Amino acid sequence: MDVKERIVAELVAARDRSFGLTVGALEDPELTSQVSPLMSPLVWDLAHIGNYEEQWLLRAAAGAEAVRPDIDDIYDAFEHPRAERPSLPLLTPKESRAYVTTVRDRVIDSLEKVPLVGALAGDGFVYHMVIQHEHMHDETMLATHQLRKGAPALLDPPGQEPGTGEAVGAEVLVPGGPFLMGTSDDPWAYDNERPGHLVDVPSYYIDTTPVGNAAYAAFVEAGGYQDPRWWQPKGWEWRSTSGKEAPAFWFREGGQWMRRRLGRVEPVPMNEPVQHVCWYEADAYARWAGRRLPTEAEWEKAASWDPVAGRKRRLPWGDSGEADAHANLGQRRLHPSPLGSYPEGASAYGVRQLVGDVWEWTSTSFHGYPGFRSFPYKEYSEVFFGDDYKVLKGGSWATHPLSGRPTFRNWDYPIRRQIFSGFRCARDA
Ligand code: AVJ
Ligand code: FE
Repeated sequence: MDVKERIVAELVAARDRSFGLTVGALEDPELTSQVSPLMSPLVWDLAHIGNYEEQWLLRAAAGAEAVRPDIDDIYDAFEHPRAERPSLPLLTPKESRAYVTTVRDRVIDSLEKVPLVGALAGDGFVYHMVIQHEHMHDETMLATHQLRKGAPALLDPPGQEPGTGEAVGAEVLVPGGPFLMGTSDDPWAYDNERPGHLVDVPSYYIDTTPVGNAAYAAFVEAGGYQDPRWWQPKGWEWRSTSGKEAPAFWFREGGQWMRRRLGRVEPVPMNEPVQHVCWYEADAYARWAGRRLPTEAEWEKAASWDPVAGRKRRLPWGDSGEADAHANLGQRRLHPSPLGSYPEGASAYGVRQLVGDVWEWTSTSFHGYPGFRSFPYKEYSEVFFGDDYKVLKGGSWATHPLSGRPTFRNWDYPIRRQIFSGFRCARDA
């Protein structure tokens, strides 16, 4: 498949996914209502996906005439915070669907004529950016699905859980020394992953799997949420004012931990990675366990450096290979896979489940790498740089494989936990 054929195939797949989460899944009133001030109405996400595509693939890349310049403001994420979006004059679900389809048809028509050269379209960059953008909003829409009340709208696909292979030790030593962080040549990479640069990391130990629900429940039951010793001052403030005493969506019933998941109630599976914890909870757990969160550099080295070959791998298990066999990505399951799954997906150091399952909080705040240059617009990442946001790595079960690469950087506030977030621990060697 050449680059353009790949682009068309990925555009089509992303749209199937978006429609499956919106028009195909829920009735109109649910699409236009807001389930939480943290989230947009689903119909906003859908038309925003189309508006972003119109701006970047039609107007910028193809130099084509605008379709609906009058709605740019409504779908500008910076003009209107999520809490305000339900009160905007949004397109209806039907209009949104027609709009994104019109934009898409014109993009496909124009693609033949757009040469994949130059800063924006070179190697397909702007197309890759827009495809990943749609999938990121699809993951955001899944978080909205998770927050909504009512009967399940999404079906758990039938099928086996992946094998866990041989048991794996709890942690591995990653010897010190420089590794290549980020990338300068990945045609799917965003500006914040660039440029590739050497980082020297002292020796450390890192967990071979994310922290599981059983271990996290032990922290809860040991009174971890009642003891300020484990919490950073700001974390303790969050703990006290929020009144939270367990991960989001957990509750006790008949002496058992239960969870709400996409409209279902089920016992918390003790062998799955914990998810829906905020950075403060992850940080407190790690301190209680006598450990700490990994830095972003430690996480990425464990995930991508091949110490024998002395080079970086594009993915934990190698430079390519079907993600399906190596990781729980792409909404194929609607939950994380058991601890130790996907032995074939282990990194060179023998660390598992680095990509997929749950986003992993790191101790690192979101800043630009040395030599960072914003591209193609400041609002993708640069405006978020600073100490307010923490970096998450690796993607979740809801993240598309196209963004499930070790260099990819996600970020959020340390109090957020409606995202599919978990963590693993590390310690100094
Ligand atoms: C990279 C997931 C933090 O959803 O806010 C979507 C991605 N940027 N539209 C977000 C994004 C513009 C972004 N995150
Ligand atoms: Fe967006």
